This record gives sequence, C-alpha cells and structure tokens, in this order.
Amino acid sequence: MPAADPSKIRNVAAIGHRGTGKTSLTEAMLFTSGAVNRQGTIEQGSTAADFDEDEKKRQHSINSALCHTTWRNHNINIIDTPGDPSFHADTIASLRVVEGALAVVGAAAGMEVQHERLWKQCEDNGVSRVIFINMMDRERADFFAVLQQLQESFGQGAVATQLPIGAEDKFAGVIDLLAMKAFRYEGGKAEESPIPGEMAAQAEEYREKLMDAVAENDDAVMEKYLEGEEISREEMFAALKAGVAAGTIYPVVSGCATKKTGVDLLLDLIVDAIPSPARRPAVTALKAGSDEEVKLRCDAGEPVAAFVFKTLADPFSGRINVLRVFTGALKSDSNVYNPASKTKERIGQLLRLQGKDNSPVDALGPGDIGAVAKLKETGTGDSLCADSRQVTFPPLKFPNPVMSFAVEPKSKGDEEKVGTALRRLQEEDPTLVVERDAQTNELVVSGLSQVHVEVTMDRIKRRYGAEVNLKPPRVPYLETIRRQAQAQGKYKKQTGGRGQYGDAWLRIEPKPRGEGFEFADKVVGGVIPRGFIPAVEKGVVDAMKEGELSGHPLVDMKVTVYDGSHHAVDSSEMAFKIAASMGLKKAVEQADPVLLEPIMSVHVTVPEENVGDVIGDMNSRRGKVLGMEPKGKMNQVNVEVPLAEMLTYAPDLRSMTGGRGDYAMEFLRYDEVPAHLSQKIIEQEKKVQEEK
Ligand SMILES: Nc1nc2c(ncn2[C@@H]2O[C@H](COP(=O)(O)OP(=O)(O)OP(=O)(O)O)[C@@H](O)[C@H]2O)c(=O)[nH]1
Ligand SMILES: [Mg+2]
Repeated sequence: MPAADPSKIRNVAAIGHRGTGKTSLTEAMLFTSGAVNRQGTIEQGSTAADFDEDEKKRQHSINSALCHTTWRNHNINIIDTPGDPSFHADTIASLRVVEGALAVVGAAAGMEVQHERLWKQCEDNGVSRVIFINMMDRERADFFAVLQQLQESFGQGAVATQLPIGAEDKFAGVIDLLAMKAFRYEGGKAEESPIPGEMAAQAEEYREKLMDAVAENDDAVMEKYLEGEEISREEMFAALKAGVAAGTIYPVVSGCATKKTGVDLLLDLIVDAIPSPARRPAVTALKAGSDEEVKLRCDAGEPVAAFVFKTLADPFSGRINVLRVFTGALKSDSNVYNPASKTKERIGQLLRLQGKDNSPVDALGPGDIGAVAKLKETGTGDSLCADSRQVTFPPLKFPNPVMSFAVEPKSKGDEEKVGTALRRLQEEDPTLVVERDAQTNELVVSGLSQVHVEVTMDRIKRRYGAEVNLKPPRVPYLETIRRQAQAQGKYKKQTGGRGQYGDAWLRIEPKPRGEGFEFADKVVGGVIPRGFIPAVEKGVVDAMKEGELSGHPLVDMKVTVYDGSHHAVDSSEMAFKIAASMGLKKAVEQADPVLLEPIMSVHVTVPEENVGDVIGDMNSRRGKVLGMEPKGKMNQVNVEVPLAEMLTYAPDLRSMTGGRGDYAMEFLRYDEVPAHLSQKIIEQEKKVQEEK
C-alpha cells in the first residue's frame, strides 16, 4: 500500500473536559465510517480507544489512543485524549501532531475549566478547532445556552453551522445551516427531511449570524454581503474553511455520540474544514546539535523527519513508539537517526493503530501518523530523521509533578520488580518522577495528582504482579544549632591486650542557612597527631548524619577541633572517630539545636469566587500569602507554605473548588519549625526512627 496523499489526510485530536464523551464519539466515528464493525461502549469496556484495563475499570481515559478510519476517500487519524488533568501529558503531546482539534462539550454540563486551558494549547500549537456539543439526548441538554457560554469564552468565532432539532428525549437530528437542509436520524442513519416549519425563522436567523462571522474572513464575500448580493454555498464554505484554517472560526455542531446522531455530518466537517497536513505551514525544527532553524514542509521528496509523541511500554508486546511524520516518507525496513540518543535506529514494520490493534503499512508519508515497534533507544519527545539531514523538534513541555508518595513493596522480595516496573512506566509517562530519597532511603514516586500515582500503582500490580503500599513520604526535616558550644569526646577502652584511646575537644558554631558544613583543624603542638585528624572529621560527619533531636541530618555548622590527647600505643583511627562522634553529640546538646522544615513556593490557580476560601485555607496551613495576580479568567494566589502542610493538598483543593482549581509547587528554602510544633514532630519522627 503506497503512503497516503497528504492532501487526503486529516489529523484530529478529540479534546475536552472529563466525561464529555470524547471516547464514545471516537467510537461512533469509527463505527459510522466502517472502521470497526461493532460500536463499543464505555459501560462494557469495549471501545477501541479505552482499551487499557485501568481505563475499563475506571471508565475514563488515562492514555491517549490513536485510531484510524477512512471517510469519503480521506484517511482520518483520530487521537482520543484523556480529559482528566492528571493525565494531561498525553493531551499536550497529541496537540503537537494534529492540524485539528475536535473539542467535545457536554450539552448539559456546558463549558468547563479544562476547555479554556485546552483552547490556549490549541492556539499555541496553531491547531484548528471544531466544537461538538455532545449528549444532546441528556436531560437539561441546552444547545443555545452552551453556544452562548462558548461565545463568552472564545468570542463570536465560535459560530453554529448547525442547529439541533429538539433536545433531551426529543432530540431528533440537526439542520445544516450552510445547505439549509434538515437531517433526522433513525438508528444512527440520517434521512434528509424538510426544515420543520416552527424552526424556519430560527434557522434563517442563525444562518445570518453564520454569514456575518464567515464574511469577516474573506474580503470578496464581505463586499458582496454588504452590497446585499446573493452568496453561494460554495463561497460561504470557502470563507468558513479559511476561517477554520486561520484559527478564527470554530464551527459549532451538535449530536449524540452513543446514538450516532450527527456523527456522519461531523466526519464530513472534519474532511471539509480541517486543513490537511499539506496545507499546514512549514514546521520549525532545529538542525541537530545547533540553534540553526530548519523549516520542514510537508513534502514526500524531502529527507524524512518524524516526531515521537507517545510510547507504549507493555511488558508483553514490548515497546511501541507512536509518531507523526512531518516531512519525507518513513518506510518499513529502513534506517533512521535519533539525535537525542545519538543512535541509528532500525525501523522494522510500520504500523497503523486502532487502539490496541494494529495493521502493517509499508510506509508513512508526510503528514501521516502511525507507530513502530522495537526501537532500542527512542522515547517520547524524540525525533527520528534521515541521516543526511539530522533535525530535532522542539521539546514537549510537561507540568511538574506535585504529589509525592513513598512506595514500599508489600512483600520484601518484590523490590527489584517494583523498580523495573517503575522504570518501564516512566517510559510511557513523562510526568512520572521516581527518586530514592537520600535521607530517608525511601523510594518516592511523584506525579500530577494522587489519582495519577494510584493509577501507576495499579499498573505495577496488574502488569508486573507486584503489590505496593503507598504512604505519604516523610517530610525531609533537617536539624541545625543556634549557638556556639564546645565539648570533649573521649573514648577509652582497656582490654586484655592493646586498648583504644581517642580524645578530641570540638567547638561548634552556626553557619548561615544553606551554607552547609565546614571543618577546621586548630590543634597545636601535636596533641592529636596529624594522621588522626581525618578520622576526627569522619567521626563528626558520621554523627551529623543523624541528629539527636529527630534522627534527621544536621546542617549549616562549622566544627573546629582545637585540643585533645593521644596514647602512643592505644590510639587508632577508629578510636578518634568514635571520640569525635561522641564529642559532637555532646556539643550539639548544648548548642540549642532546632528542627528545620522545607518551605515550598506554591501557586494556586482558581476562579475568582474561590480566592477567599483558598487564602483562608492557606492561613490554616501556616501559609504566607504573598500576593495575587490574574491569570486569564482565573486568579493565581502565590503562597509560601511548609511542605508538611501540603501533603494532601490535591484532594482538598479539588473539593474546595469543585475540581476547578490547580496548583504548582516547588522547593524554596528551609526554615525553623515553630517552637509550639517542634515537640510533636520530634516525638513522631523518633517513633519512625525506632520502627526502622
Ligand atoms: N446520554 C449520552 N451519554 C453519553 C453520550 N456520549 C457519551 N456518553 C456517556 O458518557 C460517559 C462518558 O463518556 P466517555 O466517552 O468516556 O467520555 P470521555 O470524554 O472520553 O471521558 P474522559 O476520557 O474521562 O475524559 C459514558 O458513560 C458514556 O456512555 C451521549 O451522547 N449521550
Ligand atoms: Mg475518554
């Protein structure tokens, strides 16, 4: 099979708030166009796009899924994306590889925060948009109310190109305002019928509005329109298409995914209005290893360049990289270069995906999207290109993880299994961060939300057969001292033969926060021989690893050894090390030790009406509110707050804002724990120490 003609390809990503019906609509499009022979449902876990066990169990999408169909001789690649912001990485990546977004909005739920966020991402990526108001059959479905909300948020460019006939259980079909034809649906099949008499005036009114909006995009049409001349359907359509391509017009249509109402017309709209890859402006990449820009046009004759936007790492089927070819043709059984890993990769069999199923293709031409298995050193965000022209695409920008959990295998022997599983899952999920806490030695997994980390743990269990306990990580407290002190450490042991003798006087003093540890040798007259000084320092460093207050490390202090004594026979490195450790502990006790806690810089983004609640809540978390700034339609509250108070913030913010709030958090500095809290924390930390 030859590579598809780029002008006959349409690439669209279904995007939208959680649960608006993106996966169901993808399924309806696949079934209507004959790509699948049975229409799967979310309830039965039988859709092509939600094939993962975790998606079936939770009944919502977790990963993006690539599907494919043909309609009127066009190849349509559909990427179904997850609506939940916890799995936003896949959505961000998908918008990099499509010309069009199919924004799905609930007819009863209307506009939701996620839609605005996604709109911005479409704009940044130069992605054209059409809007499908889904679930017209549901109770309280209101096309006109949702249309108005869309216009309030996105302007008059959001314009109806169809009107629904009826709503809720009376929803029967749609009127196409360009053709001025009505379509009634029976069992998902459209039947052309006259425009209902009672809707004639309304249809005329909305056709006028549509004319107004599209005329703006075409001077010739505008002129005719103003002079009252008749504008043909073709002229109107050309102007509409230009507006969609320019990102100024967003056709609004409606329907019902589960009953397939309006789905054939939606496929028409995708073919007719979404620009083909051939019409996309040249994309900018960099010459590998330099800042030199290269413009890549959609051209089969150019050296190939493709971008990997998704990686599947199943333990059974192995790794599959999903990619978009931007220029040139990628052929099965060929060699390409990956500038990120600086390796040659062998392309074996190229694949077209239908959710989890695949079929072989000989080549993927410019503008096409497909997959390849068994690459060795290639991951999400990498470029694959011809050796003769090495280019890299701009990196993907993902949100930073904010929720961290310590992970512990339920059975001791599973440690390695869990480690391997996490490494694999990281290949699939660029927003998953796995670290070994140097201080507590716990394995800490961080993600975008609690759900995100929980889903990851489910996968470890299901795919790799290891169960884990999730516990909130210990806060990495530190200890320091607040005044100068000195003490003697003396270690003397007399046994039968040779004894042990070490004796060192230490002076300790605080250093400014963040300056760490300093050691000085002020011994005179060789009371401690030169050769034993390193042992003294080692003893000090060892003792500082576990402070006496809470078992957390001591930091920010200067330690001076200034006196001592030795024994010609019994002194040894070991003896001086032990003596120094003892001396340090004694000195710290007298130096007013204190607990330090990490303070985080937090930016909370919420709608106006939640700002008061968020600030009040932050005060109760010992947060210091630094200020507020508008962020589009939202407000950003900037706070400094101890990490200890933020371990369960995600669910709290969710319930405070009805899921409309979001936050970003990063480490700022260490501060002293307030006196009234430190005793409680010290006791609790000591208990943890004893359990270890
Ligand atoms: N009545 C009705 N229900 C629908 C329609 N479309 C989808 N649903 C149901 O709505 C629920 C959510 O549908 P999904 O297709 O999973 O929605 P989604 O947008 O993919 O959700 P996420 O992947 O979680 O973002 C499911 O129970 C569907 O059966 C529709 O047109 N009418
Ligand atoms: Mg879905």
